[in-house]
Amino acid sequence: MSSSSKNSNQDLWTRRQLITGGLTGLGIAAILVKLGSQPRQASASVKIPPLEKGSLASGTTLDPMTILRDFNYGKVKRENGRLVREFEVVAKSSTLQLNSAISFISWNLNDRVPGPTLRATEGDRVRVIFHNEGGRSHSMHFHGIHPAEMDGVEPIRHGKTTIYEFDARPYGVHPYHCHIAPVTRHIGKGLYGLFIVDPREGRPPADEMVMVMGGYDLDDDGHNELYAFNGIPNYYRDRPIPIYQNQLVRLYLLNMIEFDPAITFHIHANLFQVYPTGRTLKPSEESDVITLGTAERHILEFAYTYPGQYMFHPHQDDIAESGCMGYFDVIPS
Ligand SMILES: [Cu+2]
Repeated sequence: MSSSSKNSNQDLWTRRQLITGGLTGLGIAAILVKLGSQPRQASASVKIPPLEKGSLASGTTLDPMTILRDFNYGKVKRENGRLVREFEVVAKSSTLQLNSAISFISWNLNDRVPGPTLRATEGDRVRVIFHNEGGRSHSMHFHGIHPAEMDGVEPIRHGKTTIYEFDARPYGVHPYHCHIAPVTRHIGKGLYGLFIVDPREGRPPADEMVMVMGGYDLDDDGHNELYAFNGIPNYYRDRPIPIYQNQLVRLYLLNMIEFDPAITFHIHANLFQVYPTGRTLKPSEESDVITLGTAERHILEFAYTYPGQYMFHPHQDDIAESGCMGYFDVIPS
């Protein structure tokens, strides 16, 4: 373990830090239970298969297998009796190796596309300290409910820092993204992510994961040539996501693909329960394919009955065949 294990503020630990600390999945689940201000769904009854960090092309630090289950709960403080979650986000520009042949100059947040998955409980105070080191003006515009001055549509110039502060509400799954024109370009370059607001009562234990669908317009012609779940095209096709048989999976799914008006999402050999925008505690419908407009997002829940490998992808097959393709590897429990 790194020295972070002695950190008195346990909320600084993210799952990523625990994983990179060399713990097995079972160890992670057990330790997360001890992290007091994290929600109840991080339960000892949930087993997370051990993960191997992916082998990526040299020069790439982005690891979609880490992004998948990495939730950033911020640095927790108490101010005037109120729980405050403080997040540090840095806009940068860096090269992303999309596959062995294609490198892409991304504009990103905290060195990743999508940016960090920020997570709070409804009613928490959220403070996002945004540093722009991206070389041009950017901003962070959150979906959800907040005052106009915290809406994140004003440009923050390179080298400047601003603070977005608001109450986490309502519970649900909300995107955030840069809102500087042309917004399609700033989003297409990678400046987006998820902001999860948990209901106060929590949700039942599950293997929770995040998938953000993004598109890459490589030649600036207003069309995407490549697509990806969590940043790297075909990553989960080549490295299937391990999940356990009969264990509930809770998928926080966001479509941030520009230029295509809507994207579908389909899982093989199963059905999922839909919690639209994460705004309900009971599912509204059951299906195996759902359509999401740009910035639309839902919670999907499912469990696999039979071991084996199962595809997930948009049912627009040209998009699936251009990088938005993955597998679940269902491990016998
Ligand atoms: Cu921007």
